Parts: sequence; structure tokens; C-alpha cells
Amino acid sequence: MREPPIAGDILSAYKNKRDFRSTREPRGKTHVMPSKRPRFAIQKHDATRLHYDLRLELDGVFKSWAVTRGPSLDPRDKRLAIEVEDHPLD
Ligand SMILES: [Mn+2]
Repeated sequence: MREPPIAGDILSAYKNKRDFRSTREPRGKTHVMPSKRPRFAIQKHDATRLHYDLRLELDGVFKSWAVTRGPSLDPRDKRLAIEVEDHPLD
């Protein structure tokens, strides 16, 4: 079985962007067991500008995109997704 990557190394961009004294976002220190079925998350993020976070589990992190408009049930609808830094699974 493949060893989980060391979160401290692969999440440096995530950690460098945050002050964990003032954010409640996870520090990426909680060990999350790999899943047999890769996880995903879609979050509505009421930030300075409302957007949606799309996260897909890969190699022990969530590959992440900021999506400017909400999900649609119509597969013909297109959405702009901007890649952002990898996020921790926790
Ligand atoms: Mn976001």
C-alpha cells in the first residue's frame, strides 16, 4: 500500500497563504486515511466575492478550484474554474 504523502511538504502553498491564529480553516495536521473511493467536495464560499469551491481528492490532498457560478443540472452549462492551491483533506 502506498504511503500517504507528508502533508507539511505538499501543502506549503496552502499554509503560507494563511495565518492560523486568525483563520478557522484546518491546518492540514489531522491525518485523514486514504479512501478506496476518492472523495470530492463542493462548497459554497461566501467570501469577498461569492464563489464555489470544487475539491477532488488526489494523492492525499484535495486538488481545488474556485468556480465563479453555482452548480447546474444542465451538462451544457459551462463554468469558469480557476485552479487554486491544494487543500488538506481535513
Ligand atoms: Mn474558496
